[in-house]
Amino acid sequence: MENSLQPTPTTSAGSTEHYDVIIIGAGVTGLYQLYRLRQMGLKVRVLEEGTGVGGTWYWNRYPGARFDSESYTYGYSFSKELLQEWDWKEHFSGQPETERYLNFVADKFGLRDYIQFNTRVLGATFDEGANCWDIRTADGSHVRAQFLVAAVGILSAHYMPDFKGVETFKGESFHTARWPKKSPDLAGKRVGVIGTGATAVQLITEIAKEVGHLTVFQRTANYCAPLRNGTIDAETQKKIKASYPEIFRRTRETTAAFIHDFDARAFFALTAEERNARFEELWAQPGFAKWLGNFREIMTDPKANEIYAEFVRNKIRERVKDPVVAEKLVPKDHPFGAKRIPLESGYYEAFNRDNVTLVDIKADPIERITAKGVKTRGGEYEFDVIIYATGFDAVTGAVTRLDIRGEGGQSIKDRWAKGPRSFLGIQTAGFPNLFLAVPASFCNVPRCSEMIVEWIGDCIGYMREKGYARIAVTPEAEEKWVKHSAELATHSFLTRTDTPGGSWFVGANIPGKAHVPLLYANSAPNYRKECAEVAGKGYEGFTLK
Ligand code: NA7
Repeated sequence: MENSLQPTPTTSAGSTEHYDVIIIGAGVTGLYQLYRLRQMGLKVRVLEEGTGVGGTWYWNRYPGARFDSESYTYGYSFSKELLQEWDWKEHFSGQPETERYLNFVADKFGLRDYIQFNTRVLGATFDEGANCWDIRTADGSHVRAQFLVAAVGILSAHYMPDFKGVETFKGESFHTARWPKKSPDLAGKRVGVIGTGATAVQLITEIAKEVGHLTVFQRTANYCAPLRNGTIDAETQKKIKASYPEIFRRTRETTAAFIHDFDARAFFALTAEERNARFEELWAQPGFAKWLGNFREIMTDPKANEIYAEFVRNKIRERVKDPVVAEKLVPKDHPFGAKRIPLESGYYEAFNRDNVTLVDIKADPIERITAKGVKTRGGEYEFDVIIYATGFDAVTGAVTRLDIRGEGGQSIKDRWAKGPRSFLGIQTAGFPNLFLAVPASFCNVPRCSEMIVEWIGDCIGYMREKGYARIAVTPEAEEKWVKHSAELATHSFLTRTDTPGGSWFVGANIPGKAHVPLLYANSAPNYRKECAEVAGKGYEGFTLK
């Protein structure tokens, strides 16, 4: 085993054990943060609400859940041994295999002994005299730690709309982000799905084949594009394993740390035929090629966007037999890329089935949930099962739902009421020794999360070496970063707050949430450079004591 570790003694509930670092969350980021800090010999504990590792890949076990990132760009890059040992079975791995992978990682590096499962963190308070955090959990216990790392993920606080009558429904109901471990039997049942985002697109495609009747409640049609998944044969597996240095070199260079990168050619310098040929070529490729490998101007210029949006609309029209249903599925109210592009494997064909009905809830809004099902203005739909695929209070939700109190007792929730404030996305002013290991940039998540984990590890190592006990970002550095982030956000439909149909990228999916860019809109290489420069200058922008 590579780098095996000795367990830290566990504590009994009720006592206050002191750690060097407490990490919240045993997802992709939290696991690597644990590994990294244990490598440095620190006393670390992960507090995890679930009963297993995986974070997103633990909670989102709904039928059809899978990567939209190429599997071999999603796995950890830090261990050559791990890269050679693990065989990805599909180009875009499904949830069960991904959960197995993260369990394999936890076992291989002996991480499980340092993770306290079934432990929901309620909040944490900074003890200014002792320069440490007091962390409270739902079972009434406290632990203390010099550093607190919130590895809580950008899509972990699930969002349940405030429909009237939810509790009155007599059948079964589930949110996709809290899918039961023993998957409910949907065979032959009358099932309603609310939502048509990336999650619903995967779910609907999968369950349409087995349910008795499926009714999909759609508020906004999405631009979905073919995933083109496939299994990885032995020959390809060998090639992938031999190419890891090249794969990770590529993901370090591209805008969003995928293997795809934008086409720098000027959109209007090409003829319509040339552009169309390129669109077709990209459409035939797997993954996000047709978005992130496309002309950059599609994400910035309304005219370029509309030309490509119409190409995608026609692709949808070609696949749906009933022209009335097709027009409902064709998005016309927002630019391509203003919402996350769901990747699909037969989504549109699901609507050609006799057992699938599409309800346009913009035209016929949901009034309430009833004992029997869903009541819209136009009628009542009866169900055995209702599935809420209604998304997440993204990026900030998992942080602000915790009662985290920093200097002077101020809460992060209050401080972020008008939107997140941070420096590098990693620390917020007034909350010393709290690291936000939340990969809140537009990035293939594990690629940026590895960078952040390493940055935090190096920072703690630096502090130990120099004898510092406390690190806090200066309000000036934070203000500068907030302004810089807001300026960058105006360049793309994805992060502009004035784009019609804005999504969770800008907090637009949650009623009452501040409508601001939540993802740092710089390229991943620039972001990496900015973080490295701050560290290289002795953590410029931070006060160390
Ligand atoms: P999304 O992309 O936020 O989608 C949520 C869906 O739920 C979307 O279709 C919403 O419609 C719909 N929704 C939300 N609230 C309501 C109400 N009140 N009534 C009807 N419909 C509603 O979440 P996902 O889980 O699909 O995907 C999130 C990310 O996970 C995804 O981007 C990937 O990165 C992985 P709307 O579009 O707002 O009209």
